[in-house]
Amino acid sequence: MSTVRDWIGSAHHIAVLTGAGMSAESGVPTFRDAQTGLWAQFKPEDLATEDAFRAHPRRVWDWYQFRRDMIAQVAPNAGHRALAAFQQRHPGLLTLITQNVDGLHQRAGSTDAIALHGNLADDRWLDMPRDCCDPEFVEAGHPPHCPTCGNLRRPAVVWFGEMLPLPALDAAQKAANGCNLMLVVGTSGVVYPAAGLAHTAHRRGARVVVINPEATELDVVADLCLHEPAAQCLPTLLED
Ligand code: BJW
Repeated sequence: MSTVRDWIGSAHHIAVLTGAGMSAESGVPTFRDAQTGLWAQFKPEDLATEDAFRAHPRRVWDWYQFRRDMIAQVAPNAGHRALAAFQQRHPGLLTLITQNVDGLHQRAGSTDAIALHGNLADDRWLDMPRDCCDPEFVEAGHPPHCPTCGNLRRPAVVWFGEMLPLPALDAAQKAANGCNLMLVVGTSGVVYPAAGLAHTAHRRGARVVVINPEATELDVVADLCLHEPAAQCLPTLLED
């Protein structure tokens, strides 16, 4: 811990890549946790695709609605708050890149978090919108849709097989290339291109620190692994 604090103290640019474990202590289940109740029979990987949405729009919409309702009831944890406070104390020193769609970094006060996989709070059209498709006038439903042509609203998140938003990916790659320290927090490191950012930082000579109670796919590029929960570890690591 003290070694990493020294690295933070002397870093000229820090990139932080977060994943679902960042929000675990807020009460948000991680992506690869077993699903509970109604959703136990489905694997998240089988719901978070365009094919799944086209085949079962109601099921996938309702899964997202369930998650939206759950996230509305939780709050950012001490780890989210420590990152936001550090950014405010040291403007420009830390770039926050998140795979999370829960908006908790933003709610903690991180104003410029790079959201690689979109945001659960937003919707967009499934198919290219026509003149009749007006988000102000959707017909309620599971999912809501255009009353004229039937185009469906879908969550504005990045599903498997979809491109990440290019401005976000560009900004994240720039941070990975330019940092000399990367903290990789609460991600299994199995999903690309996000996980590739840690490889990039490592290749470019940056120190990489993995913060995760479990082993991850990214431990191979880590200079140090802190096997601790994020909300416990980050406040100590980031205090002045
Ligand atoms: C704690 C903790 C505590 C618990 N504290 N830690 C290269 C190689 C192989 C495959 C590919 C590749 N490049 C691309 C692919 C394909 C694919 C992919 O990566 N597949 C892999 C699964 C093999 N990637 C894609 O499809 C991406 N798109 C793409 O590449 O497009 C290319 C393209 C080109 C041209 C045309 C079109 C396309 C898109 C990926 C999108 C991922 N989307 C999701 C869903 C978002 C919406 C939603 O939430 O529903 O994003 S999938 C899901 O995984 C979600 C997450 O952001 C992402 C990462 O998961 P994460 O955050 O790591 O969570 P978990 O659950 O896996 O891990 C949690 C961790 O927390 C664990 O390690 C715990 O131990 C830990 N933990 N408590 C700290 N308290």
